[in-house]
Amino acid sequence: MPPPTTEDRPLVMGVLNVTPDSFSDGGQWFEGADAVVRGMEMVGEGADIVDVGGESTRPRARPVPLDEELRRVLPVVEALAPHVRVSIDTTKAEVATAAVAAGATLINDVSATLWQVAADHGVGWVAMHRKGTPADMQDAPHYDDVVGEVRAFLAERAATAADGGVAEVWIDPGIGFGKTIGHNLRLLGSVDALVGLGIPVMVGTSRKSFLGVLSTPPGQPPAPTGDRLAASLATATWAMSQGARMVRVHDVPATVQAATLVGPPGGPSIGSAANGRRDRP
Ligand code: HH2
Repeated sequence: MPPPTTEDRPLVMGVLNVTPDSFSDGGQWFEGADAVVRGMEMVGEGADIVDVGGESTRPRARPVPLDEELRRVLPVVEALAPHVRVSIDTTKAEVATAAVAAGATLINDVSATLWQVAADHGVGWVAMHRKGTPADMQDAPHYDDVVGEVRAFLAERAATAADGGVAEVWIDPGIGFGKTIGHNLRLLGSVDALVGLGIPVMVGTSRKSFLGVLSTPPGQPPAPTGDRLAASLATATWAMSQGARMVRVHDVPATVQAATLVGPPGGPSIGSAANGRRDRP
């Protein structure tokens, strides 16, 4: 399946976690059949890509053994791939390879290490920045210059993959992966610095914990994951308006609407959805 075009609007990647413990949708579609139903629902809602994951990356998540991760994701990838572009969210080369054989055409790699698998199989690759691993990444993360460090890391990864023969490379600043709230905000404020590298940028803020904190007044408990739609949409729309060409989200219909309003990357931006309709009262 050829990559979807990004001519009309930024792409919307729908999150499908086949896990018992993901921070937002963990356990909701842990059974493969439920996951396929949810994936098809997102297709109906306008998702361009469905991102299937079998291992949570949230802080302190328990690692999943290889055979268990394969058991979780492969039937789901196989069932969805005839209907939509499927990405596999994994850090294991074996899982990426098996998922590609089952029909996935994009490797969403939060470890930014699996470019060789993408090169070997002629599929796309997302390189995400993270500091540390789920076990330790939120233990006082520190950067001298978070934007500069993330940008340099992603530029190097992308160049290595491109030199190694990966034709489709995406870069992602890894919001929430070894970052404080301040780091996340600085990275979001500098999406254009990543876009300036000339490599397609994707951003995932959907329902993340910093949005729970920032959605309520200081001193109040964070908003629960189900109450983070407005903040998720605001940050996704911000990233798209700064040139991100894909956002990874749980709430597909609202984000597709927002992406349609943002319009083509580098194009007329907000308002392009009005093309042909500007004179209507
Ligand atoms: N975030 C998560 C997982 N995978 N991949 C990319 N490229 N970018 C992200 O920001 C990103 C990602 C975390 O979200 P989620 O999958 O909903 O939760 P969990 O890791 O707990 O399964």
